[in-house]
Amino acid sequence: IEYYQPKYYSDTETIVGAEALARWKKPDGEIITPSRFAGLFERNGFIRRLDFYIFERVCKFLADAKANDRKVLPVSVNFSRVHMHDLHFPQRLLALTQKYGVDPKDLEIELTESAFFVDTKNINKVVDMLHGYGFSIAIDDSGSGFSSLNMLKDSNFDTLKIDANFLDGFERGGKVGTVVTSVMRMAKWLGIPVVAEGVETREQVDFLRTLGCEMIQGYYYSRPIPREEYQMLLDRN
Ligand code: G
Ligand code: MN
Repeated sequence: IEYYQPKYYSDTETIVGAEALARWKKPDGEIITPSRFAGLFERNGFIRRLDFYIFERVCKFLADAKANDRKVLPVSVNFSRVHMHDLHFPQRLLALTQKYGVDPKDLEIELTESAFFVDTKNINKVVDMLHGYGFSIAIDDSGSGFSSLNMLKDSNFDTLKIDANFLDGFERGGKVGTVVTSVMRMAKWLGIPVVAEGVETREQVDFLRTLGCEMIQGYYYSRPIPREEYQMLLDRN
């Protein structure tokens, strides 16, 4: 099943949309996060089916919202780098949106930064095709690897996601915020909005705001929540 973690604008503190996150519900009701199964699923190839399964559930969620005259906010879905070798991947996503009658503009595809090291030529082709169909692209985990400005400037993506874990134990003016600060500066040069993930404290929110970080996602605002809960949150706003 999929959980939804809302993202907020840092200035207005209103909801931008959400990221869909895979959760495994065991028969006894226990909920398991991907850290426990992602490695295995990547090795045995099941990750492909999991990514598509989550994407399809999100399409259904958006279609239901539309059918009930609810406001539709974009949802981002994570895709493993294994899809980047498949030139039919964009077409398959498009087919799913058509099956549910949803607009690709309401879907954002999250690719991890490390995917861009696998096969840059192929991945840029896939990214361009996705854009052609109207999807937007986010680069996940930026700064965690070794984001080269060059690599990022040669690819067309719409959002940069950085992990605020870089801020762990940060003090204003200290060294810890440096990575985040430089990734933010790089994003400004490229004219690309940034989402900070893993934001847990008010201090982090304030610091990110002073850096001009547009969007914030993390436990400070909300943990990943079941779809019904996310829908209720949207209805209240
Ligand atoms: O790789 P990606 O950035 O898509 O992973 C997001 C993961 O981070 C999810 O599994 C989610 O549960 C977790 N997460 C989301 N917000 C926070 C947070 O504020 N703190 C921590 N430690 N983890 C978070
Ligand atoms: Mn992600």
